[in-house]
Amino acid sequence: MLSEKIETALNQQIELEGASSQYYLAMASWAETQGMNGISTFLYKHSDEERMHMLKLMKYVNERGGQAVVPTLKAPPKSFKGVKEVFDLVLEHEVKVSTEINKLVGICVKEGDYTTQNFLQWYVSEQIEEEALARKILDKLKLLGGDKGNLYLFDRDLETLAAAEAEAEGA
Ligand code: OFO
Repeated sequence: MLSEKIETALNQQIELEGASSQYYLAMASWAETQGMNGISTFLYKHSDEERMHMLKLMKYVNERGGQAVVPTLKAPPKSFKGVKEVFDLVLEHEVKVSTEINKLVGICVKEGDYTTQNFLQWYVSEQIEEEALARKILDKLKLLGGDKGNLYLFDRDLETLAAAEAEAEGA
């Protein structure tokens, strides 16, 4: 059984994961309108993953006798200055998510809820990967010259990256 405090904290995380999904969905849609299909494919996939993170939390809350709340979300931005801004924002957002996950783990330790602490380890590992991925993408973009560089190559690379990730998940 979840304590009220943990239930509330998990519901806040559900909201954040839902907001992440919407945020990346907005970026994906914007990239698609700019003709950057590889970047948009990558971001659509990233948005789906965040929705999966949200659902995983919702199921956990309900299974443990709490009630998952479907969040009301603020509309994300409609447009972005460029690809560099998009991935800077992705990294910034992932760092924020990691901070929140760490805080959540801290609350579980304080409350003595080791079951939830254990459940959250999956998110801790996931955040390491997601931050590393965002940094890798930004490094690549820098190498190709940022928004003024070879966006065609960058777009193609992200298409390959999204396909490789999808294959790894299917394996
Ligand atoms: Fe990338 O944020 Fe979910 O966990």
